Amino acid sequence: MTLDLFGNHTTDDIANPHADTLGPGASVLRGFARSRLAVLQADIDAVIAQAPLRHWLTPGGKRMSVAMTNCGEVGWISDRMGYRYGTHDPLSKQPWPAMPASFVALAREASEAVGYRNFAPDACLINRYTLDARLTLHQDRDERELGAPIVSVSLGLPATFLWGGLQRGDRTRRVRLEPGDVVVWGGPSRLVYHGIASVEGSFDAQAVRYNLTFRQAR
Ligand code: MD6
Ligand code: FE
Repeated sequence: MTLDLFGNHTTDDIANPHADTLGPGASVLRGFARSRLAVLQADIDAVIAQAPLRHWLTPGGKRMSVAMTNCGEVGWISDRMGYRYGTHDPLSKQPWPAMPASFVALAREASEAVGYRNFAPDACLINRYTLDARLTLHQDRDERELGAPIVSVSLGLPATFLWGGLQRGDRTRRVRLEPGDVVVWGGPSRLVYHGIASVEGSFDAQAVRYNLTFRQAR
């Protein structure tokens, strides 16, 4: 058991036999959500029916290739004014849909499986990738509570995830993420640069990749 840099969460991923370690405080739980994929997908579809997927503009004015929406008390927003969390969907002016119970349970169980206690996400970002979508190398640093981990769940098509270092120019490792894989990371790895290099599938199929990321944003 090691105390992380922020002192308020512990990590013990070596104790979990199904966890691949990415770095200190960061693990891939292979297939952790596999038995729940149908329920999760139905709940994603219900959120999207209330808060449709959309392509945010970056602060520089570029349309993101990944389509996004949110559920939970706050949602991640990007536009010309910058990246931030907000309580309302800027399209509908309504509060973001509530986090489905299946999401809350998965985020809690996955974080506990690698030793993070009392993870209480208030934000869930839903990302949808078509075959041409990419997510360039970035840090997740718009959250107020950087002592809390992030839990990330993959559904649909497999993807090549890039896992870098604490500097943008650090070497990156390519990690294949399959549907049902859950990545949990925090502690000394919380600000590691990462991205999605590609999504694998054939262009004739109508398939997409979904990713859920749970955060304690405020
Ligand atoms: C994705 N994930 O897997 C993109 N960010 O589609 C992320 O950007 C991410 O997986 C923070 C923590 C975990 C993640
Ligand atoms: Fe991220």
